[in-house]
Amino acid sequence: MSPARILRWCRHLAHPRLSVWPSSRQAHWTANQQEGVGALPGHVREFVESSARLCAPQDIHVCTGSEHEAQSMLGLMEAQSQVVRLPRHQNCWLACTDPRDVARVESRTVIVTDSQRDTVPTPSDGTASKLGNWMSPQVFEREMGLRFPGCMKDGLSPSTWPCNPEKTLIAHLPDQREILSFGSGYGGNSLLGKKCFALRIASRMAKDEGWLAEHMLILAITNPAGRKRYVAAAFPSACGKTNLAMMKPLLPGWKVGCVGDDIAWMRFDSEGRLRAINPENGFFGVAPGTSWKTNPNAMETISRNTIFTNVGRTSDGGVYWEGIDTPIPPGVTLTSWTGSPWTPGDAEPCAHPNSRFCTPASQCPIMDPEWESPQGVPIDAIIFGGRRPEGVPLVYEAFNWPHGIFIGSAMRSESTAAAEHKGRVILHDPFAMRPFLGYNLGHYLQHWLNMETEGSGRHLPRIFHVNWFRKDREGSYLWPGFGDNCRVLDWICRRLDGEADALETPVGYVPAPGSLDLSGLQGVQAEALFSLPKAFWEHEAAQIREYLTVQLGPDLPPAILWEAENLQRRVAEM
Ligand code: GTP
Ligand code: SPV
Ligand code: MN
Repeated sequence: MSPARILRWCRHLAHPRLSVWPSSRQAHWTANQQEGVGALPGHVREFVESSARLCAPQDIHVCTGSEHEAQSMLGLMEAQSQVVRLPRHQNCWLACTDPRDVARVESRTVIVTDSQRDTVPTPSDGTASKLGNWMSPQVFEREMGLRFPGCMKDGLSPSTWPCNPEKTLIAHLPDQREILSFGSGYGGNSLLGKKCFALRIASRMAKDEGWLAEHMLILAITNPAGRKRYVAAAFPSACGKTNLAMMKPLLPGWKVGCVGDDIAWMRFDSEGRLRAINPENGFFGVAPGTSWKTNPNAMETISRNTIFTNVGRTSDGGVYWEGIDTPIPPGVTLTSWTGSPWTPGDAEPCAHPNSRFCTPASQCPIMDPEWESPQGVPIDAIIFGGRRPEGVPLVYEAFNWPHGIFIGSAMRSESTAAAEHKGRVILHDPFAMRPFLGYNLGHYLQHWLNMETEGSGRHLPRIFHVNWFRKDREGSYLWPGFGDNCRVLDWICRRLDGEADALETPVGYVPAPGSLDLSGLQGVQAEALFSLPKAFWEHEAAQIREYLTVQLGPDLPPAILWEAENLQRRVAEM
């Protein structure tokens, strides 16, 4: 269902306030409560009734999704100091969370199935799987019993951020298509339509029904001759999806349109073309690093009707974060996300590294005209990528479909603030889906491999890998990134058109000298960006093979093992 349709459906469902529990208190923002009961479909009403019996809330409000309702809720939260108005921007608000509730909590995110193997493969070395957390239905029942009964009885203290970090649990029941989230109000832990439904539950539905639910942006790219193509790209959290999806191309004559910045649902149509929709209605994007220079389209999008989380603020009612790159006018002071006075140069950052903006997609000035098209947009290329400070070239192309699936399965990236990981470590993150898989990665890879053979006459997208984050010895990025990333999209488009030359290397096809447009770029060291250090790749290929064989055990598809062995062999012969 498209976001617009989901919204309409919810509005239809949720017309009146449910008044089966007469309440002495009448919250002033429950504008729909006078309209009586009756329009809720039976099964929805049953769900609400049983949940209410369990959680014992004082009152119930069924959302209509109206603008009036949103304003009433924000007004109430403002009166209780849970949000702060940002008067420099029309209808913009700041919510600062409890410092213990600032990111997704992967260690407390579980998938509940009868059989453990439906959720995670069994590692061959006897250790616990790193590909998700399985919980048995019995343990789940017990854990729920320790959390939900009466949990809404005690009034929430109005001026503090409601969370319960010791008891946080985000549970998914893919067989029942059900999600239960307790104890966190942050992003992907609590916006249940996002990672919980549109990726974890939807990936299971997609496997059952023959489609794909992926952690991918979708963008349209039009070359100077007017040829338009759509591509999808999977990068791990905080690795550049929003920025690429809204890019302002720095090569003259190119145009980018945004379809989505985080999630793609894709299926092959009757003509064999892979079509993608964005199931979301807005963006929940990383604030730090966003500026008029790096991402002007995001800056324009968030200039109104936006809720900011854990950013800093200026004394004249604006926002502030690391890399916002706007001067602070004389006399204006800053407050950090923790509420303390802040000055540039302070040891602690002004905004939390995972601070974000939540904003309607329709406000983005470059939304593609097809972004809500129910049949989706046709995808010509799939791009994988990650944060690789060392060894991984700017761009390379897969030899064929199974090799491309292997490249996706072998993705690794430096950890970011989007989840609770400490320090900068290189983590394996197959398909950028490791935290979002709703089922066994081995079965997931087989599902992707099957796409080649399941239907006849399929036009499979070509597969690429990019890395904007390679660094030199001093630790500076070798590639300017952002709007200059269109140079890589240009090469990818010309590969699709059969017009760009490539060299075959052990890892894939890389641009032949001169085939990547670097015109007008100062000081870019193409050699350093594309070098393939043998020692690095020997180590990398060995680690990938070990990770996949150990973690997937008997569920590793033979075609992926074959690719891993061949990469090792090609690298050894380098
Ligand atoms: P999630 O919302 O967590 O899924 O993140 P995302 O993949 O959408 O990442 P996003 O585009 O928000 O970028 C995350 C961080 O990387 C921001 O601080 C960006 O400024 C930075 N970034 C994005 N693209 C580039 C790039 O091309 N080069 C460099 N150096 N940094 C980038
Ligand atoms: C991510 O972490 O990939 C996000 C943010 O897009 S959250 O919604 O918190 O998962
Ligand atoms: Mn994401």
